[in-house]
Amino acid sequence: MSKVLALSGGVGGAKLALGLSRVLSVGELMIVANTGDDFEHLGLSICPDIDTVLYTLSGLNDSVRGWGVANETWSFMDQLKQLGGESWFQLGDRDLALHIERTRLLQQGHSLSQVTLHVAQRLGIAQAVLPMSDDPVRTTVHTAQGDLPFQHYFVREQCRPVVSGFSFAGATTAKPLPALLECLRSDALEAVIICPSNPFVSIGPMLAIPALREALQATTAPVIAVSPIVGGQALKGPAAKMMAELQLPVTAAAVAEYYGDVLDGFVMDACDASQAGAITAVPVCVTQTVMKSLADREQLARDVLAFAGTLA
Ligand code: FO1
Repeated sequence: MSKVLALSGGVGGAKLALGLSRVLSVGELMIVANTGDDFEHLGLSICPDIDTVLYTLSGLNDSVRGWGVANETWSFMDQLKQLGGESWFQLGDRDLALHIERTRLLQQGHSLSQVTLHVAQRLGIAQAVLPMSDDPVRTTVHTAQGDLPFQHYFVREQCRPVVSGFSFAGATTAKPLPALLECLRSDALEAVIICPSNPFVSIGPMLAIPALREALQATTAPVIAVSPIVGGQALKGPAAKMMAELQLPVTAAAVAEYYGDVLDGFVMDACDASQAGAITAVPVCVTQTVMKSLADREQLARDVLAFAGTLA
């Protein structure tokens, strides 16, 4: 049974998940990815956050672009554009193989968790990588330009529309993955780590599943979030822009407030140390959270696990 459960969105979350995978033994870590960003595109089942975790743990990821596979080629997209097809969402030639194979296996009746474990194994990943649920949950972003499916907001509209809220279709009826609930209920679990991912659209869809939120509140293991906001900015993605548009202070402290009673501890960057006193609900760990190198990912993983040890 896993000792550590990591909840992850895309890039930032996957970086810490990689760090954790390198400081924990095989079998000690379960990584659960957001599926609120998933969508069906060109007839294919696309799961961006699962794939970012899979590509990061297997070392195939494009670390500059932040998504997809390194050394990618784009012949498929070039040809699709020539034919006048939908080209706003880029699917690289190598990446395409994963979407095609996943879609085929899902159509054969396999669940998303079975397919994800299978792909992880084929990519040589020893850790358990799982979706938060086998049931579809789809994020809608409410904006000044109307309601937008997540990828339309994020990729097609480049996060430009002003955000007023979010909804997560399917969340109230979605069942958390049984393995995830089992992990949260296990006495062996020593820490739940909410990775430095977007609180609203990466972790928000998980918290919108009632049984998952309840299990996070009920687990005896400390639940610790790492702030994705550092020095008033998101290191990647629209979290800071969203906070400003939702009239929230763009601070690490506001992230802790958003997670509320789910949390038992909060990790923030040393450059935000002056805000630590503003968080009174849970203990705070102040450390270097910016992960530029592999050593940074491993060090943050060690720091978060040591902090969890103090809360147990
Ligand atoms: N992000 C983009 O900004 N543009 C793209 O064309 C794009 C394609 C894409 C294809 C497969 C995949 O797994 C991810 C992809 N992403 C793309 C990233 C993704 O849309 C977002 O980073 C996540 O949904 C946010 O975590």
